[in-house]
Amino acid sequence: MTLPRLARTAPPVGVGIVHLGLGAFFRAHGAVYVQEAVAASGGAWGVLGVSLQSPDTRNRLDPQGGTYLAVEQGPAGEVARHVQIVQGVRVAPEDPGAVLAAMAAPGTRIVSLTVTEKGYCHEPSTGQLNPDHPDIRHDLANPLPRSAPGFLVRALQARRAAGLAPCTVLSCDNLPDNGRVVRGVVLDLARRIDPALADWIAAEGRFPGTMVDRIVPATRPEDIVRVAALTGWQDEAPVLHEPFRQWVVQDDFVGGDRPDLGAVGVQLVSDVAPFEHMKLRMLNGTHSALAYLGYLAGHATIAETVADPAFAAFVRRLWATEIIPALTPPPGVDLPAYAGQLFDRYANPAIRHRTWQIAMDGSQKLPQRILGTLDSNFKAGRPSPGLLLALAAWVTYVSGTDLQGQPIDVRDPLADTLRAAATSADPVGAILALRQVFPEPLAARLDAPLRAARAALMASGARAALTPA
Ligand code: CS2
Repeated sequence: MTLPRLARTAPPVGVGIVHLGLGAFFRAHGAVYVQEAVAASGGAWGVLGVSLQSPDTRNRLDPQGGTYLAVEQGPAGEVARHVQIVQGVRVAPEDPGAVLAAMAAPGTRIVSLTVTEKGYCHEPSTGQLNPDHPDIRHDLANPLPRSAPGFLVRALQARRAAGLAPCTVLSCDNLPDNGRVVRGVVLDLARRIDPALADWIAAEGRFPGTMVDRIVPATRPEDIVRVAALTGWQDEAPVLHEPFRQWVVQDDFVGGDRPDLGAVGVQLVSDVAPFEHMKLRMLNGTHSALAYLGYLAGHATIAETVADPAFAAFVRRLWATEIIPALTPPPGVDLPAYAGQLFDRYANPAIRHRTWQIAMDGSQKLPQRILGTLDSNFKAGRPSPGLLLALAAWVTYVSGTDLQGQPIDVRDPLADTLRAAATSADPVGAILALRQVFPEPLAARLDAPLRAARAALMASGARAALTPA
C-alpha cells in the first residue's frame, strides 16, 4: 500500500531564526521548543534551516513542505508529533549568497547553530580560531563563505552595511562556554577581515551561552519504515528522540528579542556555565567513555552497554568517585540524583544510540568531556582510573584496529594524524604530543598513568579492565 507523503498543514510563520546545521538533533530539540513557544505566545519565529554540507535533508524535507515527524521513544511506546516550524531549507554550498541574504534579512533576529564541535574551526584544547583551517583560509579570501564562522562574519558585515542591528548568535553545540567560543572565533575572523567590523560586533553583538540536552540517535532506513506503519504517513526524514529534554539559555539577546522560550520550559538564566559543565562532564563524558570501552567490548549501543552489569557498575563509579567530586552543582541541582536519571535514560531500550556514532570526533570532544575532569582530579590528588581507562580505549580506537585485530571505521577530522600516532612505536607518547587536544602540563601529568591504563586494557581487554583489581 502506498501511504500519503507527509505534507504541511499549518500556515507558514514568518522567518525570525536562521539555523545553521539542520541535523537530527536540532530538529528534535530546538525546533520543537520554538514551535511550542510560537504556539504558546506567537511571534514571527519561523525557522529557515541551512545545511552546510549535503543536500540530503533538503531533498527529503522539500517535498514535505519542510515538515517532519518527531517520534518520542518512551517506555510506553512511540508517539509522533508533526513539526512544522521549519519554513524551508537552503544548502549552503549550492547557494551561499542566498544563505547570507537570509541571515542578513531584517526579519532574522537569531542565527542559531548546531554544527558540531568541529564546525567552529577552533583548536579544541584552547577554544581559539584555527586560522590555518582550510575553510577559514577560504573564507578570508572570498566573500562567499564555507564555514559557520565565515557565514556569521559575512552576514554581520552585511547587516552592519545595511544599518541593521546584529542578529543574536545562539550556539547549541556541546562545547564548554559555547557562547564565548563562538564569539571568540567570530571576532577573530572579523578582525582579520575588517577591524571596525570586529569592534562593532564586540559592542553590539550578543552570543548567549546554552546547555542543550536530548538523546537523538541517527535515523535508520528501518526507522522510516516503522514510523510510516505507526503513523500512516510517509515521512522521509523523521527524527527519533527520548522523552527527556532540557535547554538552559543565558538570557542575553539583541534587544531582548526572542521567542517566548520561558513559556515552554526553557530555563533562562544569567550564567549557564555550571549547567554546561555538569552536562558535558556527567552526560557527554560518560557517553564517550561508554562509547570507546563499550565498542571495544563488542557492544553496539549505549543501552546494550549499560545492560552489561560490569559497565553499569563502571559508569556509576565514574559518576560517584571521579566526576561529581570535581563539579560545582548548578543552583538547586542534586548531582547524584542527576546521575541516577542519566542512568535510566541510557538504559532506555527503545533508543538505539550506537557506540560508533558517539565515538566520532573524539579529538574535538574529549577536552571538554573528559580531560577537564582529569585535570581537576590531578590537581586535587584524586585518582581517575575509569577516565584514564576510557582515554586508553580511545587511543586503541583511533588506531583503526580493535583488540581482536578487526578494522574500525574511525571518523574524526584528525583521523589520519591520530592513526599515525596510535600506530607508532610509542602510541601514548605520540598521542599526548598532539597539542590540538592535550595542553602541555596535562600531557605531562597523563603520561605515566595513561601508559599503565593502556597496558591494563591491552592485557585483559575492555570488559575485564573495568573492574578494579
Ligand atoms: C553524544 C551526544 O554523540 C555524542 O557525542 O554524546 O550527542 C548526546 O547524545 C547529546 O549531547 C545529549 O544531549
